[in-house]
Amino acid sequence: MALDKKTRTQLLETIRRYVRERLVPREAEVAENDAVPEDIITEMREMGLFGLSIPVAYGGLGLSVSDEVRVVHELGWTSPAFRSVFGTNVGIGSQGIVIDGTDEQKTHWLPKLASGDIIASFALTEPEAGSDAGALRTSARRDGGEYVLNGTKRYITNAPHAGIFTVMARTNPDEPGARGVSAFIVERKTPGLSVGPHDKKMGQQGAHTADVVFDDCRVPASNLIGGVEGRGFKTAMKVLDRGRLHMGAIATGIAERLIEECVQYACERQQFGKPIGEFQLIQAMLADSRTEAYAGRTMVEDAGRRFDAGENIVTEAACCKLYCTEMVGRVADRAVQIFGGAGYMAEYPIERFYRDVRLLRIYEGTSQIQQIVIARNMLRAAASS
Ligand code: COS
Repeated sequence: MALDKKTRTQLLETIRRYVRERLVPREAEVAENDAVPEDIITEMREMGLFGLSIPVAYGGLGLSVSDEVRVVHELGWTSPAFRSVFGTNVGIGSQGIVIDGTDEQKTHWLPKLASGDIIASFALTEPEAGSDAGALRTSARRDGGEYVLNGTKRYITNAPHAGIFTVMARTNPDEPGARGVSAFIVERKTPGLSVGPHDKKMGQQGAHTADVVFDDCRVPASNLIGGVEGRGFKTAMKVLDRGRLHMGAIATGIAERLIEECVQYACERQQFGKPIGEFQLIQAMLADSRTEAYAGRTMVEDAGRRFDAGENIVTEAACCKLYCTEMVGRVADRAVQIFGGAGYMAEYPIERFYRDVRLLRIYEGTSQIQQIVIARNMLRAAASS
């Protein structure tokens, strides 16, 4: 549902204020403790952030993709660990059910995800299947009214906090590729499911990932997403298309934050008797960052509008993910350069963002996977014209 202009402005202003007044002051604490404080999580629930993308009929805010990317852009202005608290409920954890779930699955799970009562994780990646997601090995063997899952999922965001997992597993052992894969909703408490200790990472402290292991884990057949076998890979790809726009919006939000930090520093920091912002080599870096952030934001908003208009945006989503996440990497690198020695020190937020944004070029499909998706679609379009 697209918001009217007034409601959208109010929502964006509320979020902008919340980010600046409540989240930014607690960034260092989150990084230090490797945890988002409970009072913040409660506030996020109360604000409805867990249900941004879940339809109103199931208790969410039901934002259109155009509105979602604007909201996410605002949320990008602070440590990505904050977004991660509800990010999987808004994105990859819930969207499989929203897009392809049966009515019963939607009615049962979406209100709990929208309220933040439970966290949903997306379990696709495996030790031997990262970029080549269609080669996943986790198996789901039908046994009467159940499926028996066996296998290991790796680097699963929010796994330590998840109440349910959207799990991609192979139901057809004779089909080694994407067509043999189905998607399931698996409850955390199911016997045979265990979650490993949370991984130690380069950045994004406060956002947690872990292995999820299935050992003869019995799942009711009614938890097969959409009730049809063999559609799980496509469900995952559709979820990731939307997720890639969301990632692009996060990247542009972080870029804006870094640019603001840089401008402020360039005005205050004096060298050779004047603020460093008066030097043209610093100005060039500021101008390049502003130009690229503007380009990124514009493309994400354009792709969001096209999505809402029902266009196929597979290529555009990949373009947004590729450009915006690479772009914020360059912006963060320039920020370290503008800050100089201070950019390398933990006392300032720049080095933390520099580490945090490195992940954006990897998860939800590496830059190289986005390039493959874009080029393949270009060549297919040419061949069919
Ligand atoms: N939407 C709907 N269907 C899609 C799709 C999309 N975006 N992308 C692919 N499909 C369909 C294809 O049309 C094909 O269907 P048919 O079998 O009916 O022809 C099927 O899915 C298989 O597609 P394809 O042949 O392109 O699969 P590949 O194994 O070649 O893999 C890539 C495609 C590399 C693009 C995919 O594996 C991928 O995105 N990998 C990255 C995974 C990822 O992002 N991991 C991050 C982990 S989640 S944080």
